[in-house]
Amino acid sequence: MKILVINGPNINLLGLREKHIYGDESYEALLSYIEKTAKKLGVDVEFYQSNHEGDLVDAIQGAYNRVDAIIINPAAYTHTSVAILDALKAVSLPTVEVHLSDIHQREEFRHISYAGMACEKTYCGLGFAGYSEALKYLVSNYMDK
Ligand code: CA2
Repeated sequence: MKILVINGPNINLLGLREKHIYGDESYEALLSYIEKTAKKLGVDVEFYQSNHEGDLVDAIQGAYNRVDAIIINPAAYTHTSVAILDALKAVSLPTVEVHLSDIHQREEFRHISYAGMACEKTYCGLGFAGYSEALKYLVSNYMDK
């Protein structure tokens, strides 16, 4: 089983600022954490990060007929991007949304998630563990099915 893990704008700067919200670990540490969990679960993961909305749309389109599922943290585009929502709907792959912080306990503009409308599950406020929960969810629901 192959899972594409997509991260949106500024996630590449994790650990630099706003550590009280996103923790003090780097983006590279996040990738190693996900890779380690994936290995334990016996799945292949591929990573993609971009600061550009259209690139994220291209990555979602490119997942069609190539991977089995998507884990996505669209970062700030979560709250604005109908294009990302439409791309997720178009490829119609099993998709799980992840947010490091609990978007529902933050500013009101973060409460809406467009991408989430195309996702079967959302984990938020769990930090890095949200990504491993997403992997476990996809493995238990879609591995060898
Ligand atoms: O909690 C999350 O995972 C978010 O998707 C993170 C986004 C934010 O816009 C969403 O509302 C919730 C922000 C990504 C990282 O932003 C940084 C800000 C300062 C320093 C480093 C990263």
